[in-house]
Amino acid sequence: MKFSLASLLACGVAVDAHTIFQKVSINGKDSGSLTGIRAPTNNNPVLDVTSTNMICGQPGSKSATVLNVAAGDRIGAWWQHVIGGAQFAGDQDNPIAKSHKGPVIAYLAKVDNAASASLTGLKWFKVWQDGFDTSSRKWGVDAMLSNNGWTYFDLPKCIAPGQYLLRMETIALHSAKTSGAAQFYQACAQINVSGSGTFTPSSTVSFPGAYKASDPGILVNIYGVKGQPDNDGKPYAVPGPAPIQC
Ligand SMILES: *[C@@H]1O[C@H](CO)[C@@H](O)[C@H](O)[C@H]1NC(C)=O
Ligand SMILES: [Cu+2]
Repeated sequence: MKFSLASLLACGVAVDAHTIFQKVSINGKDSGSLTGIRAPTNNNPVLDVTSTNMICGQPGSKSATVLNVAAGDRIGAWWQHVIGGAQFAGDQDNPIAKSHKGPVIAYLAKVDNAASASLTGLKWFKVWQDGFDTSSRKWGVDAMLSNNGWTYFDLPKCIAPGQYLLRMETIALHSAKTSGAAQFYQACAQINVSGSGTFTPSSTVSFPGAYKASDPGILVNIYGVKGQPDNDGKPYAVPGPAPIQC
């Protein structure tokens, strides 16, 4: 693993405490490590919102598999500290360091062939997000932590059949009060959707492009008056467009 001063400072703690999306489950059935996934091979975050690494992370593993899913299926996305799971026995920073509060987000982009599609020029729409709940003061990352790295959402029933890239993203906001210090973790799954959906997005976004370093959900101090990462109990604006409604 890369161990640089820059990543130490970016993370604000003494070890790399990052995360990688590396496995999918479909209605509870595990698809296998890196199967149908384009994931970075290291867990360093993307910090520059204008980087092409914002699409599916730093180019790393490839897979010839396209995962068959039905619209409406329950999708699990598994995040772990390093590829394969914990970095070592008793790893306190698996699936991600407890300090790394922030949202977890899912986007889709239609492609002809999910295994071979180029990542540039895709038209993305958001299908799900878990941001911040002002009453429980829990972040999307908190749900991932309590599910041992699993994030779950239902693939909307209206998604039209065909192949897509599923872009999963976690944003760690512990240092985000400084511009350029929010940490973006993303990887993509290659999926083939079946069903009778007919949804076509009326608007889409590009990566890079969808986010600005100054977005209120990216340049943000999440610490409240007591120093807790609770956004002071205020609503948090998840970056990007609203999730689609079916
Ligand atoms: C995608 O799903 C459709 C419908 O289930 C199926 O006919 C097709 O063979 C699948 N394509 C791939 C590449 O798996
Ligand atoms: Cu980190």
